[in-house]
Amino acid sequence: MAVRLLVVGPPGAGKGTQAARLCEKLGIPAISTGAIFRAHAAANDELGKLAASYTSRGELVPDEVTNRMVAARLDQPDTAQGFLLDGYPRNVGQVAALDAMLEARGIVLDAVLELTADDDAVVERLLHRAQIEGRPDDTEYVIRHRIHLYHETTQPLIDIYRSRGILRRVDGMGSVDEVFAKLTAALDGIAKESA
Ligand code: B4P
Repeated sequence: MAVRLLVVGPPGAGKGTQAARLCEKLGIPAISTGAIFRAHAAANDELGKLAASYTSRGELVPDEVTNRMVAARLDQPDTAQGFLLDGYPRNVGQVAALDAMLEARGIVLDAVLELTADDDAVVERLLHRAQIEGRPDDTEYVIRHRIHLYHETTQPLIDIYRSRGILRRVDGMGSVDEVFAKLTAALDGIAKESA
């Protein structure tokens, strides 16, 4: 059975970390808009240069660019068994775009996982990541801006998905294993392990 999920949460809540583990368990691809932008930036292609001009400042990449990229990704054959969207949608306009994409393909989301985390804890996590990975958007100034943008622009999505009855809230504090266990429990009855 195909399972289609979405994970939303502040920067540093563990979206990318948990998305990778969940996808491995469920045998579905993770579609991480942030990771796709970083791959293009590493390749130094046109999309990468454009995306980096926004991500390095902690700003959202323009919707038309992001929406087009996600629509093309959803048309890849590996999404037939389902997918997990990580970091998309990030604003109300992207929700409308995703709704249209799903409707055009005759599919629906099974669940939206909201990963919560304290602002101070995520700053600490991301500053730690900065020492290891050196991501240009992991400076304290940019991290705080990304958190501010999350509360202002992305958090309203939570109410939209809650009103649709598909929101499942998971506390993102604790170890990676503990959070993974909570996420797996939240998916009980929705997603079964891939064979
Ligand atoms: P993302 O790649 O989504 O970056 P992020 O919000 O920081 O989350 P990420 O998944 O990387 O981090 P995670 O919480 O897993 O976006 C980057 C940028 O791309 C955005 O700022 C924006 O500019 C652009 N963008 C992306 N999507 C877009 C969209 N839809 N529209 C427009 N623009 C878009 O992990 C963080 C750190 O915490 C890691 O180091 C991890 O090891 C650690 N960690 C995770 N879980 C932990 C735990 N339980 N305990 C301790 N540490 C933990």
